[in-house]
Amino acid sequence: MDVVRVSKRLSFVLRHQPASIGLTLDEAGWVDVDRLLGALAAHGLPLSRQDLDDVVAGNDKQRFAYDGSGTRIRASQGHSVAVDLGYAPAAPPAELFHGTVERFLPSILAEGLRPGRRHAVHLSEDRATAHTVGGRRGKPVVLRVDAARLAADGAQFAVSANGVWLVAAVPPAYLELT
Ligand code: HQG
Repeated sequence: MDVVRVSKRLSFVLRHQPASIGLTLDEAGWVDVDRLLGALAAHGLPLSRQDLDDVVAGNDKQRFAYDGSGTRIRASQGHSVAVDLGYAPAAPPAELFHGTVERFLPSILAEGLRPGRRHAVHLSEDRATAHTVGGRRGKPVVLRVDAARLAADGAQFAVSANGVWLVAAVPPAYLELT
């Protein structure tokens, strides 16, 4: 099994296009594991439950999570389909980081960070992770977010099951180039 390939396919299905293999997610993003395995097999990706367990457990960013009983699975963040993941509001660390690339800076510094097609802006607790996130698109640039002040000014933060900080938007006044 090619774990990275399976993980990418799962991200696509569980975050963006469940209908591509005939699935719908519930309102919190969960899908029944047996139905997922059946649908993947019917669309050219036969996996055992053990294979899926290995992808969930071994995923470098812990992108997927089972529910308590292990009968359902979802992506922990990154959706473009409408789901309410139900994460409780949480107080963020004083500063958070966002990795991007230089070509986006004029727009980001003018209008702030926007979620684009995802539900929330994704922020990292450490600079190294933000650097990696930015590096997906080219030479990374890391922005520091004054999360303490943004929270004090009323923004609601949440942290996903896999440690990604989520917020609706970050206005430019809370951003600083590092
Ligand atoms: C940029 C991956 C112009 C933003 C990663 C980013 C992450 C703006 C891109 C997760 C902007 C959106 C999310 C503005 C933001 N003007 N550009 N106003 N505001 N941008 O992929 O944060 O591997 O939706 O800087 O590791 O890059 O998929 O967000 O470059 O955790 O699990 O618009 O995706 O995780 O891109 O990445 P994305 P992201 P996975």
